[in-house]
Amino acid sequence: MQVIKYVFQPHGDERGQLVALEEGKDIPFKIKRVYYMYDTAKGVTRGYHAHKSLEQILICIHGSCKIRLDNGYEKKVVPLEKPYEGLYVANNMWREMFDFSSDAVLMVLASELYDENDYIRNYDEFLQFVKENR
Ligand code: T46
Repeated sequence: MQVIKYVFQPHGDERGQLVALEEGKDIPFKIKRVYYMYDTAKGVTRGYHAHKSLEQILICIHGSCKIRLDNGYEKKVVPLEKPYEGLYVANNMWREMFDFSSDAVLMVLASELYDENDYIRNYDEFLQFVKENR
């Protein structure tokens, strides 16, 4: 399984760091939505779904967390620990987010507006979707 983790260019000087993300340049899709999660309770795992068409980039802009990616054949755990790293998550990837530090802020850049119909929340349906869309 290929994991695509972007390392964004920080513009640092004596004042600190700044990261700018532009669609088409740093982000490979049009950004239609941004959301973020914080105050995640200890021991919580979020996600447990895939998407039919949504593409996303996950950036842990503060603290740390881990992402489990599953393409239906193989699973990989990717730590997100730096505010200048972005994990690309394709539509057809089962995802679980866990091991959030208490100060974690996980920001997500998404290619589509929120649409519950785009979610695949049943693991067997996900495996079927992967088979049909190889
Ligand atoms: C994903 C992972 C990484 C909205 O109203 N609008 C939104 O844009 C989103 C993302 C969520 N919501 C509502 C729907 C639920 O009532 O917020 C609540 C929590 O959403 P959900 O349980 O889907 O959150 P996660 O953390 O399990 O998954 C989220 C995204 O939904 C999902 O697309 O890939 O983060």
